Amino acid sequence: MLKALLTSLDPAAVAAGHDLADAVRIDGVTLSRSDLVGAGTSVAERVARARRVAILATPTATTVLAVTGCLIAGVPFVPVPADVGATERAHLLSDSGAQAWLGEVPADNEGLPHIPVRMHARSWHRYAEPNPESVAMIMYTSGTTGLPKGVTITRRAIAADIDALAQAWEWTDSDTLVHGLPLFHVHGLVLGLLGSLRIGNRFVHTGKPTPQAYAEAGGTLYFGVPTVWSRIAADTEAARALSSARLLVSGSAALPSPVFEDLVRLTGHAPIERYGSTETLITISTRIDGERRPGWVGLPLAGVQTRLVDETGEPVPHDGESIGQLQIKSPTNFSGYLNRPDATAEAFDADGWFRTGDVAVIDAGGMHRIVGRESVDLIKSGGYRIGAGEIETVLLGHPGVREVAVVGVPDDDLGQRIVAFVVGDAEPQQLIDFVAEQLSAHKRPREVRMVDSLPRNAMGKLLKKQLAQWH
Ligand code: MLC
Ligand code: AMP
Repeated sequence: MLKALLTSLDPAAVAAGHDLADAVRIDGVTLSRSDLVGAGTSVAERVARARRVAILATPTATTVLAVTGCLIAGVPFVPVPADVGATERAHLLSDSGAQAWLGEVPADNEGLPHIPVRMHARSWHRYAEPNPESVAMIMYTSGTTGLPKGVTITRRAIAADIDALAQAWEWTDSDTLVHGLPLFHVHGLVLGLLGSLRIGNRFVHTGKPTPQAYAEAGGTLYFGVPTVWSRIAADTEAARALSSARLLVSGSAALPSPVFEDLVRLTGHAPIERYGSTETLITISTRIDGERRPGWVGLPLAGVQTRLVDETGEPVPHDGESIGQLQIKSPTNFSGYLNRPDATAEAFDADGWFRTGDVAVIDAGGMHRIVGRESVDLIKSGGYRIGAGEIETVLLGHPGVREVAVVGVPDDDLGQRIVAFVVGDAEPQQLIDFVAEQLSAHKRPREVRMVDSLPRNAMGKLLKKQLAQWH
């Protein structure tokens, strides 16, 4: 028998006095556990008959209650990026079949009805715990080409992931978890918010994840992407303020070793690094009671199996040096891409191993190092996963663009920065704004270079590695 997914929001326990006055603090609003149960159940009553809803996932109490209500009612939701543009929004809605906006509505609601979240409404109806195999959410993520795919994530996968992380990090209800990450990806939403509601710890969302906001939050457990940590490491005073924390955790992209070392020096804490993806949730992490080695992401979590294979599928030795394609079998794995049986079939091998698309090294002790991505067309910028193809398609829709190639180039702040090489006669800033309006602001190129031609091989294929080097 599994525990309820949102364990700390058990209505009977909350009614019996297991309340917490400041369970969630976000956007100037404080919600107690009983607010979350009462207002969340009221949301559940309003969405209960929907098949699927969209939530514009701004970092607000409205989003927290919308998500809570859907999970109480067992209605799958689609977290929509807060900065979503027109093309991406239309795709997310039509592909997911969302029937309504729950909570906030974007300026263009795409003609969908609106179900409001009423902050002060309360319901004490008791819902049965939904089936653990049912879909909790459909989270969209970029591939190398085409529009983002909907990743179906079950309640069981989420519960298994949070419990495994709690074990690795000794994460308990006496923690105060702080982050300022978006609530439309695994890191901020599944780990940060749902993790807190399952474990029962206090959760503080800082708004923009600035060094100052982190320093002032007074947490014990901090989550950040490497860009956040490198900005903190560059702000001595803010970094020193984190010395009172228990654990600093980095993930979503590679934490540069110099940032790791700076954090050790300034905060007294060696950060925990962990690895995951939208499809697998978090699967590998250094442990509170184990070695924290700069540049390495740790050991598989409880229940997770990993392996390395070469191009022909043959095993690659775990010798700390040999590089192979990383595959994962895990109770936290997704149950498929929505409407894309072709892509789902391609993502798994016949024995159910998920092909992560990452290349890695494993040492004899089972420690993992992520070397990079197999494809140059998947970019990680500020911890966001962005498909070059998606940006190229949008840019080709601009009248001033004849040819385009998008690449990720190394960037001290963002890890990789999106650069578009364009043949045509458009203004670079116009093209940047065009992408921000069509996709999401975080997918905009940071730089557009107008060029006379793009490097191609004899077959006419773009030489992207060469382009990144040109830069
Ligand atoms: C500038 N802006 C524009 C613009 N030019 N907006 C629209 N159009 C234009 N042309 C503005 C934005 O509105 C915003 O305004 C400002 O620029 C900065 O936006 P940004 O680009 O997002 O900021 P940046 O400083 O680059 O953000 C860094 C960051 C962010 C670290 C805060 O990248 C971030 O939140 N990353 C987290 C990603 C994440 O959570 N990934 C997890 C994936 S899950 P304003 O007003 O806002 O300043 C995963 C699994 C796992 O990977 O393992 O965890
Ligand atoms: P996303 O689907 O946005 O969750 O992105 C998942 C990808 O982020 C992974 O496939 C990796 O390429 C990358 N990633 C996540 N965590 C780490 C990490 N700690 N080190 C290196 N890459 C990471």
